[in-house]
Amino acid sequence: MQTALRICPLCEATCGLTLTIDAGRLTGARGDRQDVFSAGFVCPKGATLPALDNDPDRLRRPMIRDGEHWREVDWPEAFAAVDAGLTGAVERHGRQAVASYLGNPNVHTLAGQLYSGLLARTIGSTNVYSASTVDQMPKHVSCGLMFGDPFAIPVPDLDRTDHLLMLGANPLESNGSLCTAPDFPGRLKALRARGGRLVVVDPRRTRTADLADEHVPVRPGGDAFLLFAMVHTLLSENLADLGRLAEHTRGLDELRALAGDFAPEIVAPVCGIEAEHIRALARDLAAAPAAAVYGRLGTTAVQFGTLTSWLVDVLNLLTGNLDRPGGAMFPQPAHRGPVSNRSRPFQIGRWHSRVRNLPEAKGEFPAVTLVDEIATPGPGQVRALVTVAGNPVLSTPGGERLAEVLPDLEFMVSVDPYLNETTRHAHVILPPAPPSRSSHFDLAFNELAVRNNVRYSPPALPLGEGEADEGEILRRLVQIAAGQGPHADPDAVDEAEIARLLSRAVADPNSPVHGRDPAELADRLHPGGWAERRVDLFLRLGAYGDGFGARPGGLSLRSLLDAPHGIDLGALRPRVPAVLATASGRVEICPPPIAGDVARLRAGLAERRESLVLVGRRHLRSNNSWGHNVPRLNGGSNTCTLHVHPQDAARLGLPDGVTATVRSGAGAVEAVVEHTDTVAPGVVSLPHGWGHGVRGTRLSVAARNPGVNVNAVTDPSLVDPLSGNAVLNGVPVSVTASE
Ligand SMILES: Nc1nc2c(c(=O)[nH]1)N[C@H]1C(S)=C(S)[C@@H](COP(=O)(O)OP(=O)(O)OC[C@H]3O[C@@H](n4cnc5c(=O)[nH]c(N)nc54)[C@H](O)[C@@H]3O)O[C@H]1N2
Ligand SMILES: Nc1nc2c(c(=O)[nH]1)N[C@H]1C(S)=C(S)[C@@H](COP(=O)(O)OP(=O)(O)OC[C@H]3O[C@@H](n4cnc5c(=O)[nH]c(N)nc54)[C@H](O)[C@@H]3O)O[C@H]1N2
Ligand code: SF4
Ligand SMILES: [Mo]
Repeated sequence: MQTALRICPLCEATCGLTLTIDAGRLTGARGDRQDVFSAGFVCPKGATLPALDNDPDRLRRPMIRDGEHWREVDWPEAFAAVDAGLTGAVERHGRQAVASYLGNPNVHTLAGQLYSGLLARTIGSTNVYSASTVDQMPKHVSCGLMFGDPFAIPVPDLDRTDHLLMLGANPLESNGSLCTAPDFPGRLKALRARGGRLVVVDPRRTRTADLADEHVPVRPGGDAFLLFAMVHTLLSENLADLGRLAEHTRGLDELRALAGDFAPEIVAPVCGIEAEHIRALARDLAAAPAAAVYGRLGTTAVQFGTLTSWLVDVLNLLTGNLDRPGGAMFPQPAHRGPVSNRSRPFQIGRWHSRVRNLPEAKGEFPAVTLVDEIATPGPGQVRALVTVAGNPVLSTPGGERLAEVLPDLEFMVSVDPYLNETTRHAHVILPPAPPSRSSHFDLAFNELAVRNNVRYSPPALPLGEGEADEGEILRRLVQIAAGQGPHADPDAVDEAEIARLLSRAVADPNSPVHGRDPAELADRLHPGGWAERRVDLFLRLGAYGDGFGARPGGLSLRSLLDAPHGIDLGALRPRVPAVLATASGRVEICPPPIAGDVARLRAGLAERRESLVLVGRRHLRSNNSWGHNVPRLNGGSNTCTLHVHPQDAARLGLPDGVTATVRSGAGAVEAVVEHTDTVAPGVVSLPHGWGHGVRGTRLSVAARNPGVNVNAVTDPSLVDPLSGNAVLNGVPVSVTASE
């Protein structure tokens, strides 16, 4: 029996695991106690990584579909079929007709991070969709507009803060998001143990809320009102103090003017929190020695997602907590330089979607409108689709209609290890080898880590017979999209990218390699495959790098190979102004597009909703739509039931265990009612990612306990206008006992 170290790819916490290996397969996974960041933490999902890796339903060979029949083929035949399908679609309809949908696991694989965006760009269509617009796009937009860079996202300095105001996040189940912190639960307990205060704003009394000093059951969708009234309080009571950031900021007067309309008394009936309580929340935040405001899915996947995300950082700024220890800080990942390298400040709405005229954000259209672009005839209609690590049929509002139109596509290829609700419509499925066979390095999550650190996992096992790694698959797709056919040398993709990055670096006066010869530097990269060369380049040019000899003792891939449990790079440090990329060079408190959206919020003050509203939830043992095929992750308390408060249940005549119909303006599903006072009265909750058991899928465990698709009820016609993000929380519904 051997062991190997592997960073867990199953959630944003990025725990270091010790895998046990027997006869060429994983047999166990436990927390790596020596890991510099996770120090032995593991959750039930990480512990089941071997079951996922060995899942008998996982596809091991590429597959081609003829009608309803799938046949396994070899890789050359599969890539030839993709080349014919994609090239044919481009020849007949142009590049615009080829859409891509990039799902969540792309940020959990090195290949996805390096190549999926490149693939979409190489296809050359504006029809780019991803899970970001059913998730965090509002945060990218608010940070892009405030700081100039959509990836400059402040994270709460969890280990040093005295006061954490958390909204719409449930890290005791999710293990954290846009805040990478292994053992998030332990870090929250430590905050309380050192005398700090935790306040959780959530319409459900979650396990995280149970841990808090205070739980504030906001009306779903009401956070923007609540936060604006807190801003109002800070400004009217002269509690705002920007500290060091005052001189790096502009727009405070505009903010003051906008906040005038959101006095606590005015917003109280809309957000369901009394005016004096709102004032107290604002005063507590201002009084804490160091405090952080942190919002997650309940603040982004809502009607006012961008406004709420913006107000979170406005509060951090006004209380002097932005960019200071114990507040909300910008991590410094090892793969990035210390100074923002954006050549142009962030912009939104540079182009619009054909059918619904929705603006792009970060080069993407809203995932909810992919179906419109496929279904609506006319010039520019989508005729072909590439999905990489995505399951939009279950994950996006309107997904059921998407399932109805996917068969109309002339060609669809999916890079995915499962034959599921989405990929069953593909003509070709290209399954990547399981996690044990790939190397791992986190680009996205190191940008969001509560402590700067860097770790690299080489593959735990060699590729099995007939397996292909995801880097190989995606690079070939890039080359096919570029018109180079299926037989080009995949390494050429990386060498071109390495040459591009090096030429940019040698021309940059801030770079440690300024003025040097790019070809000579490329020769000095770590010998090895795409992963090693690319990671080595990032590290050597990054903030802690050796600069190819310019900074002796600095990082390179070699240093990480010599430190298999990772390298700790210290607590977060202030990064303003270097992190800023706005045209003004300052933090923009009131970016015009956001200020423009405040009118919509003001109009919302007059709305009174009498109906029930639906929110989502996550379970510790769930993983969006694709964990349910592992026996230990399905069942027990992880069920697809409708949570209903006993008062509502009595009023509506819904006994515990009865089947009820949940209906919105967009659709309906039937679900089993579960009484619980963890949801506030007036709120019902269904988890997402369920709705399995569909004909033509190969998920034998999931099919036995299929659940229903909540996204048949969420409404694809609603989006947060600036970010295009879907509204998954706060959906008005009716609930009636089924016949
Ligand atoms: N109503 C409602 N809907 C939601 C949410 C909600 O809270 N409520 N949450 C939203 C959020 S936050 C997200 S991120 C989205 C997720 O939306 P998606 O990303 O579309 O869906 P996932 O369920 O994550 O599907 C991941 C797919 O990737 C495949 N996969 C797994 N590992 C790999 C790999 O290593 N390589 C490749 N190529 N494929 C892999 C899986 O088989 C699966 O098909 O769902 C969103 N949908
Ligand atoms: N176990 C597990 N872990 C996961 C995932 C998973 O599927 N399972 N998915 C991963 C992904 S892709 C993501 S994006 C993250 C998400 O990470 P989190 O955002 O921490 O996860 P959620 O459980 O969706 O928490 C959202 C909370 O918002 C609350 N909420 C709903 N509406 C509102 C509202 O209007 N206002 C407020 N204040 N709260 C509201 C919900 O009740 C819920 O408790 O989790 C990741 N980790
Ligand atoms: S918390 Fe996340 S990263 Fe850590 S073991 Fe669990 S699933 Fe893996
Ligand atoms: Mo997500």
